[in-house]
Amino acid sequence: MYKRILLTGAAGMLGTYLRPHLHKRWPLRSMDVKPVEKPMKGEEVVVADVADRPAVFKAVKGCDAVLHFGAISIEGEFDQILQSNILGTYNVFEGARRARAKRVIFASSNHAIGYYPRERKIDSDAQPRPDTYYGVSKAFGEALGSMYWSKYGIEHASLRIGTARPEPVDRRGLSTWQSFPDLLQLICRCLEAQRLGFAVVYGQSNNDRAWWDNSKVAYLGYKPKDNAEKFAEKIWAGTKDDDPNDPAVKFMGGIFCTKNPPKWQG
Ligand code: 15L
Repeated sequence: MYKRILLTGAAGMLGTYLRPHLHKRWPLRSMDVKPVEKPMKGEEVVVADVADRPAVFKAVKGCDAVLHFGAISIEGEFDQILQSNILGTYNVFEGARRARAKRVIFASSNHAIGYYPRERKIDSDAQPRPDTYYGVSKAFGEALGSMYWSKYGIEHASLRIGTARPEPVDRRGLSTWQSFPDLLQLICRCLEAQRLGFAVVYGQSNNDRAWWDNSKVAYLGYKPKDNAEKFAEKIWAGTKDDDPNDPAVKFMGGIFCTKNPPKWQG
């Protein structure tokens, strides 16, 4: 179905998990600013920064789908976020248009909607309420994807990924967790679905305590198999009582909603 797929952020935690699984299905071109470890047979590797426009345009050439995961993945100084996440995302979408790619799957984040209170249930139509410059950059990517779909017909999914890790690490993660196999399934559904159009999808497992509703994008056929609840006892015992007035507890984005979110050090 695809000649070749470009994966940006290929040397990151998620990219490293995804590479072998994706490459089994489609020829892969893996790009990262860091060297990509142990390239597989037939996998093409590009070492380049997403902020480097000519390099990105070159990397997308010959690819008919793009998985854009290359970015600063937490809060940073505005100028750092501007380069990697805002200009970088523009470069990827514009490169995809020039290369006539059919689909772009964008790793957005729950931090695009981080300031929704946890008692709300929100769906794909929820407007951005970013909790950081990082979250703002993800809202920007979603808006850009919407524009490239409406104007140029490039199909696009923005994955508002929750907490994609091997296991949830705190109480919030019981709601936000997405297992790696579920993330892979979601990406494959977005690439394989007959119709993608413009989809905003929450990257979450089938968690009992979920805050996010994917019913408006049920046509993608994403059926997560994992559930964070299996970790609930361990997490509950291992973490202390949460203060309900703390913004890190009140809002969906957790610690990113405080004045001191974890910061990228470069
Ligand atoms: C994200 O978007 C971050 O990239 C990741 O480091 C986690 O903090 C995650 O969200 C989360 O909200 O748990």
